[in-house]
Amino acid sequence: MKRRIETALFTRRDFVRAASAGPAAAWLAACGRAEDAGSSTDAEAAIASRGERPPRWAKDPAPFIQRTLNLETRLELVDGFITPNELFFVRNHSPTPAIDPEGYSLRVEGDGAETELRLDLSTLESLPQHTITAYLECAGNWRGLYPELTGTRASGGQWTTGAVGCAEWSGPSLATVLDLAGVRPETVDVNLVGLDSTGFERAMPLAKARDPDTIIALRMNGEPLPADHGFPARSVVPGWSGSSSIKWLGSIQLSTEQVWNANNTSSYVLIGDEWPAEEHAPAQGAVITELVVKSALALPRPAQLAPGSHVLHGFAHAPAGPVSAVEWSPDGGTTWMEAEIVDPILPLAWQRFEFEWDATPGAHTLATRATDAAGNTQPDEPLMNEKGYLLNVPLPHPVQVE
Ligand SMILES: Nc1nc2c(c(=O)[nH]1)N[C@H]1C(S)=C(S)[C@@H](COP(=O)(O)O)O[C@H]1N2
Ligand SMILES: [Mo]
Repeated sequence: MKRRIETALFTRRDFVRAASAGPAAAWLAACGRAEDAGSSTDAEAAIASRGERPPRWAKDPAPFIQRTLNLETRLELVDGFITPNELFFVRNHSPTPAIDPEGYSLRVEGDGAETELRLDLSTLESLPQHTITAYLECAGNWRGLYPELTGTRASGGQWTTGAVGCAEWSGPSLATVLDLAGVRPETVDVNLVGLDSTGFERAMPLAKARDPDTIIALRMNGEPLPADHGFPARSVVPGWSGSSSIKWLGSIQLSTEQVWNANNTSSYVLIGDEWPAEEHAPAQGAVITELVVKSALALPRPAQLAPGSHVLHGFAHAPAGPVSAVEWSPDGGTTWMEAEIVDPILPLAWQRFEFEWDATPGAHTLATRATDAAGNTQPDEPLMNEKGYLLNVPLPHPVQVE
């Protein structure tokens, strides 16, 4: 009997059903299959009618836009610089596993390791702790706006603007743990593997793994990592696609060869005419590492406002941050004005910006555009790719004033 699909919300009846049908079957039965449906399935309705929540998240899903396996943050609920844990988006490829901290250990292994290690939680806690304030964004954030902005639909979760958040993370640097095992000079890649049922994994080159800001986070915003965000330990790889930040970290594999798996050959890969597969084999296109500069308003989509003056805010982020300028447009991108970037301005974090808008009755389209210190800005033309990653044109935001 597998424990990993049992969450705090899993009832005994569900658990018995899961145990008899197998975890994957029970999961599908409980949750339905339509990845992007966003609406309740019969199974979900049945669970709801028993006064229970679907057993997919440990956190309260109420404030989120629910997307089958995922919870999307409503940016308008995020007022401060930090996304509170309760509001932080969840991107799960399988249910949140219930991990017993007593039995937990993190393995360091692979042909690039001098010695194999198993580190328990108290050992990880006893190592020097490094704290970063970093934003985390899914490479597919904004994908649901792809049809509106490009005229084509892209496959994958149809997020709007809420697959991003910013938190204070602390834990040992990954480099500290690598050095405990000893890194053989031939090591090329470090692959990180999760303890969830899909064993979600992602590799990075040794240099990125050795960056002191690449950490094994044990805490998020001053609390132990919440279950949905990877308790008891996850990687945080600032500036890189959220898929590199492996939750429920179970294994660190040092490899003397480049590591290829689904998450850098077909997923998190830019697929399209501009990236011929032959040139990128075994990947089907260009492998995504760093994110791109973006900004979004913290308003519902579409927004409704009363006529008069409003101080609007939003969040801007760049992978090699911070963002140094944010402009806003009252007319869908025809004219631009400078928005104010509000302190604190931290290199790995997102930046909160605000501006005052005098709203007149009628239908309006606002837009924002961020630029980082190196001059990278949001482009006018979208980066067309099959899976709709890294969309970052200045986002038109419909606002009805009445
Ligand atoms: N083990 C594991 N780690 C994972 C995932 C997962 O499904 N399993 N999803 C990844 C993806 S695609 C993203 S965007 C981030 C989301 O982190 P969050 O759920 O804490 O917001 O976790 C990453 N780490
Ligand atoms: Mo993601």
